[in-house]
Amino acid sequence: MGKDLRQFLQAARAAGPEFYVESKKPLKPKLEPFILQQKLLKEGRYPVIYCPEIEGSRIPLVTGLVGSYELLGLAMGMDPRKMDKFEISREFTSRKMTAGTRPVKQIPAAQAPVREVILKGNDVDLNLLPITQHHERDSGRYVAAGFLICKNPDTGVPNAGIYRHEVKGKDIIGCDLAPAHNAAFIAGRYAALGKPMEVAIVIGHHPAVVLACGSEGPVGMNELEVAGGLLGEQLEVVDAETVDLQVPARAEIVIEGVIDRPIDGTGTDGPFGEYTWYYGEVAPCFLMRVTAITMRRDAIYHDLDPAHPEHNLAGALGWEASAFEAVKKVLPGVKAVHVPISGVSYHVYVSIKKRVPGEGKIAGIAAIAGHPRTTMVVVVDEDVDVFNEREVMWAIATRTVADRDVSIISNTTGQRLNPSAHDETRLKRGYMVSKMIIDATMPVDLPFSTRITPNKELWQSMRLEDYLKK
Ligand SMILES: Cc1cc2nc3c(=O)[nH]c(=O)nc-3n(C[C@H](O)[C@H](O)[C@H](O)COP(=O)(O)O)c2cc1C
Ligand SMILES: [Mn+2]
Repeated sequence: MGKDLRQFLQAARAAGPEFYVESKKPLKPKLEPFILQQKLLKEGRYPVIYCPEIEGSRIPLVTGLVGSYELLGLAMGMDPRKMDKFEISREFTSRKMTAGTRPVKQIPAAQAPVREVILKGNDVDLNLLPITQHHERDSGRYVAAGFLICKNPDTGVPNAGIYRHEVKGKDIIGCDLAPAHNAAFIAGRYAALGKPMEVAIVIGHHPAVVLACGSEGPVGMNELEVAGGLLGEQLEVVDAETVDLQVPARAEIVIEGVIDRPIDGTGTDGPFGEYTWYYGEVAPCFLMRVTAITMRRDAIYHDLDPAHPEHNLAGALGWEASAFEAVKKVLPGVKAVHVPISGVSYHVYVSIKKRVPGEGKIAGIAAIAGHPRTTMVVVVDEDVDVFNEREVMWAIATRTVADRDVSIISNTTGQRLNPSAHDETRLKRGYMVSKMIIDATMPVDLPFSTRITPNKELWQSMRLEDYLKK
């Protein structure tokens, strides 16, 4: 019971130096932790990085929590040594669905670690936290791995999502709630009702909770209940101090506050280095007036490098789950869905057991519906491992006839941060992209060449160590 960030850090540390490293020197909050993270990435290493000392704050920082599939598996409580991407993805999908969700468990404030320190009124000061600048051309310092909780005013159902938050002053912080996301829809409802929106930004929890908040779903999906499903236990919550919301009791830090106004041009954020590995441009954002900061006495600050694979990995399992469910509705024989890092969340690989001609394209259409930011879907047969990019490219090379199997849907909604997204004139930047389906499945109604696979009996009986000289 009571899974939290600390419990995960212990597990990562116990798994060894591939999974967990510590900085032995103090670091400046401007850029330095992420230079370390990028240097490790260049060496093909993606450990959790614990930084005990960040200049200007007494709070330690941790980054890289979900920098690899192995860490995602660890977050799901699986054995990191026997990691199979397909298994992790399947496990996440089944735990995220309604059948896996768990209601939250309310505990009294006196038992909630996140309420050990309470700062209100004049004591509120965001500068107490080691909030970093991640990239050279970023407009400033951003909370990058926090999730924001609000409540739908019509239904009372909580919503939680990860959004970037730029520090604007000691008690003012930006909230980049993209228009297509549920939090922005909820903000619109408050604006329509003429009411301020109470919110809480949560920083630092078990990564399964963070993954739940990064995962997409309809308005009405309660991410705190999804978090319980992924954790395998009810998420403990406590009443917030100054707003009418429940917040995770075992979080490290909570920033409570109010969004008083709709987006009216008063606030902007950006440029900010993003998951596309490009800078995103200046954009309008909401502004939040901070009413309280509550935290653990020995709080740890969770950060993330937005231009590192960990950003997309924080969303990947959720996108795979949404696309999988959408394809499954029309094609019960769907085997696996992968949203690869190389496609910065815009590419989806789907494997299916094809029954009749044309199903490859149907699977592609469904995957786009399930994961709307997609710009390319590749659909392959079930013998192709979608988690192995070389196999996917091989299927395209050997099973695709371009003018028969490639379909393009022009001028559909994509992601604002996609550097190729344009407006209707195609002359200015906007939300529009074109989507491509590559059906790389074999025809079912024609003979096709036979794939070479090793002889099964010999594969099982011949062990490398028995044959190769040491
Ligand atoms: C690390 C990370 C950072 C993100 N940053 C933003 C952001 O700045 N703005 C945004 O609208 N979505 C951002 N997202 C995506 C949302 O968290 C995600 O789409 C979520 O499902 C939105 O939830 P909602 O529809 O309930 O609002 C981010 C996701 C991750 C994993
Ligand atoms: Mn939501």
